[in-house]
Amino acid sequence: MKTQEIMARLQAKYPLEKEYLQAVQEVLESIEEVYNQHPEFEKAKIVERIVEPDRIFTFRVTWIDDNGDVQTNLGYRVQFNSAIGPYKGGLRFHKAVTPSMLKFLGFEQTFKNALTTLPMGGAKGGSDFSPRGKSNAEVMRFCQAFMLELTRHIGPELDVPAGDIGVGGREVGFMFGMYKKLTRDFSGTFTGKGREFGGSLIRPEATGYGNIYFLKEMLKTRGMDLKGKKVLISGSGNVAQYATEKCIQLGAIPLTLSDSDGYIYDPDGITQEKLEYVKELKNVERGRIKEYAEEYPNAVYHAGERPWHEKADIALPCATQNEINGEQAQALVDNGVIAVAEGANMPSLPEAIKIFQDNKLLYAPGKASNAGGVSVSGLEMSQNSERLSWTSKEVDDYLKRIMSDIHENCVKYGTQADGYINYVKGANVAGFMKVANAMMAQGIV
Ligand code: NDP
Ligand code: 2IT
Repeated sequence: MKTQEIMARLQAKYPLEKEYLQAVQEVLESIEEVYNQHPEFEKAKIVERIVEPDRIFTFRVTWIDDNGDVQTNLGYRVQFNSAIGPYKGGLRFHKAVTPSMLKFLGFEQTFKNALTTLPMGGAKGGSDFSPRGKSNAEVMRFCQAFMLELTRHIGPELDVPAGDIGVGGREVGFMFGMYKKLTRDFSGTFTGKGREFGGSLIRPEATGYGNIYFLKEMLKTRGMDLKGKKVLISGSGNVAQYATEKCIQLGAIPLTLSDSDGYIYDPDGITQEKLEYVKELKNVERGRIKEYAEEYPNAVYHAGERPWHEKADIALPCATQNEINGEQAQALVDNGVIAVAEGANMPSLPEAIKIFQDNKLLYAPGKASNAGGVSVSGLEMSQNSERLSWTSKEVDDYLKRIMSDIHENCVKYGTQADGYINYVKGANVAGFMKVANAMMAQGIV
């Protein structure tokens, strides 16, 4: 395999798909060496096949807003790879959603899901609809209109969507309701459902908690733990909230949270009580993070900025892709950060990753460290299939075990001659080998 040649071909074919090309490049660079030890992969053109989605659905979504005006959005589902299980992955509702963004996310999801140890293929979907500033009734009408099309493409053994940016319990509930009405079938076709109708306990917490379980494993390799560590967190949505919560439980001191307008810095640390305020603010009132600084006057709000120039021990990007550039990564290193664990998908630009690795930071790519969310989605599918629900402790213990297994796999495939663990390489090689072997066994399809 010649990574540069393959990338040149993809760049010529998809010149505008920046995020997709970025995600593919990272994986191909990581796997080149092991790929070249397997001539049978080359013969079966595994790389050429694995970088293309199985199929992409694009559809128009038309709905009526509270003023009676007709609104039109675009909906998508990218079914990327089903070598190891039914398509599985979230839906993102955000005004910036494009096919490139969903292709990168579906590609990443394929390897992430392989790492979870559960049988799930990779997918992603969503819309350029933004729930921000919309009423509950508008969100419901949009979700219902979206499902009029998406329903045709999903099913419990075919493709099981869940949440992502802009899609939480409220949106999943509306979409599941419409799916059920159209199909007359009560099945586990969505995960992240409400707990009264088949949702798993710990699914809301899973991505953030899982990220901290992974971080704990990383720190352990250097004889450290979270106690007393100062933590920078970006985002204030689902992943950020529960990463913050687990940090607090383990004795760390979260200092920041953010949204797309700016970040807050709380020199006294974010406590569980303050976090409860944030949950109410973001999940119920749908407010902005700047209101935190009005509620807690010791905190400072920085409009239009990201938290990466503050001094701390650990950084947890939990907002969105490409939110740490090279200059910000250098600032983190200069300020003494020892570990970066990604709650978001691809939050670090390639030059930022290089800086983390050159400086021997503990650095976990999202496809390893944020895999807890989709893992508990997999456990929700299991519970739905057996018509049972497991206790919080059962699910949480399972989640811990999965995160620890993913960590072990990264160590196995990513430890360098000098002892440094390259988690990017470890995660990419481990994920790739599983998907590639499954594709080989299933013939040229
Ligand atoms: P939410 O919608 O709950 O929260 C997203 C947060 O990130 C909000 O605070 C939002 O601010 C902020 N944000 C979104 N877009 C941008 C942007 N362009 N620039 C700056 N801030 C932004 O989403 P989640 O917490 O679920 O997702 C966060 C990240 O975690 C995403 O990368 C997602 O793919 C990833 N992830 C999520 C999983 C899950 O289970 N939910 C699982 C694994 C990964 P604002 O309100 O201003 O938009
Ligand atoms: O990026 C992700 O892993 C998710 N948004 C969760 C996907 C899922 O199916 O739970």
